[in-house]
Amino acid sequence: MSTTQDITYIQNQDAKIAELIRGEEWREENGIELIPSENYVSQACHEAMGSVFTNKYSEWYPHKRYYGGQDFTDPLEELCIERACKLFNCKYANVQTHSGAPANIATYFALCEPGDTILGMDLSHGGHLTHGHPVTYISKIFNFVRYKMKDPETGEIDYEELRRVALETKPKIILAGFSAYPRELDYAKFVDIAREVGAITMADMAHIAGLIAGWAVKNPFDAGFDIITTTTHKTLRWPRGGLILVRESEEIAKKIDKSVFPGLQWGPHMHIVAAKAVAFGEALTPEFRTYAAQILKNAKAMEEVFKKHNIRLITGGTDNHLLLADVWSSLGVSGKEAQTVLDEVGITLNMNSIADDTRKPMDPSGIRFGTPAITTRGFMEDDSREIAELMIEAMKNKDNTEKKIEIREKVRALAKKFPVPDTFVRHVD
Ligand code: DSN
Repeated sequence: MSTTQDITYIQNQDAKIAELIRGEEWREENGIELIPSENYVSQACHEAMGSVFTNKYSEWYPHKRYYGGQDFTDPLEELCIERACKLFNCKYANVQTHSGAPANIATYFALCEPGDTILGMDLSHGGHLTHGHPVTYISKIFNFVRYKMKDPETGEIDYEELRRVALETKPKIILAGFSAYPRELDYAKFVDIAREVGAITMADMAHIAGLIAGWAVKNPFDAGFDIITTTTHKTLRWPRGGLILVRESEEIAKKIDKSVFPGLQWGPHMHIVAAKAVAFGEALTPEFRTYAAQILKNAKAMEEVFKKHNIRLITGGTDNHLLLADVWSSLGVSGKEAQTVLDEVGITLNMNSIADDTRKPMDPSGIRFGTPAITTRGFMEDDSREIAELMIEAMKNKDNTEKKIEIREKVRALAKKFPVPDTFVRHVD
């Protein structure tokens, strides 16, 4: 089980922390994880994260560092970049960003001046806070304008409106990407509009990067996108981190490198770069493509069950790893109530606002859930259908303690049947 780590030294030195680690291991092993942005890393990845590279400062880039002692960090970062480029079919990669938000922010600063316009997807229609929500500091620096879905029942983006707003506001960047949108985007349409208005195209693929790497969904680079940013720990099943990829422009790549360091983020975390390199190696294997395809099949199986029970799904279903259900209008259960009752039975997911939600963000109408983590554990379609049935049964019985105990036992049995694996591939290269 990859959730059980050797923590002998922590146990001998700091019993309180050891106890918390064992607690989290127990939770991960015995519960069912449906948060679509979470996953399990392999033991090889854990070992890299816990390696001596954590001791090293490696500011700047390979062969032009400020500090000495870079004999092993330089080839490490070069290998990591080479694997990232191979995986996403592009020329340049910056593997140093600590997560998705710094990856996005570094990209904005690389390509825009204060006051420049960036056109991104509205948060309530599936976009992300770092796409310029008014609560963020970057929204005070750049002028973010938004596009939405034409119809939340189908999920189709309003490309005509996107084009109209782009012509009117002349954005420097047109940003595609989301954290709560279950459909494929028409990347070619984004590229056409961007070329018409002279904008750079950027895809924040944090949620679906693993599906792109595993050939299960379209790669925005194939349609001519300039930049992809992503986190590395969602469908990708890698350590927590960020990644910026550039399809072919050396000029853009140089600006991004300069923006990450020295512009925004200083010392890179080389133990995480090591873990990214290990994980990129895993994702380059045929096993990873099988995994990515199964994520989609499992999500479709869950869609089927929710539809059978007449539960409203935003966009009508899913083409990727996640689903967004309006549990308030369908079951009279708020998103927060659903999250709480599902936590009680051992199923973890998150409450989520839905398009044009009438409820408040801290207790919205929806729940968001997905299949990357259960697929890592080996769930197939029947198992996914079973967990979907248990979710619905729990929400319908939110005040019935006996029923909830019964469901929790079934969830535990499923978790026991599918232990978190140690490794996903035999070897890489
Ligand atoms: N927290 C991530 C997610 O769950 O989608 C995005 O930042």
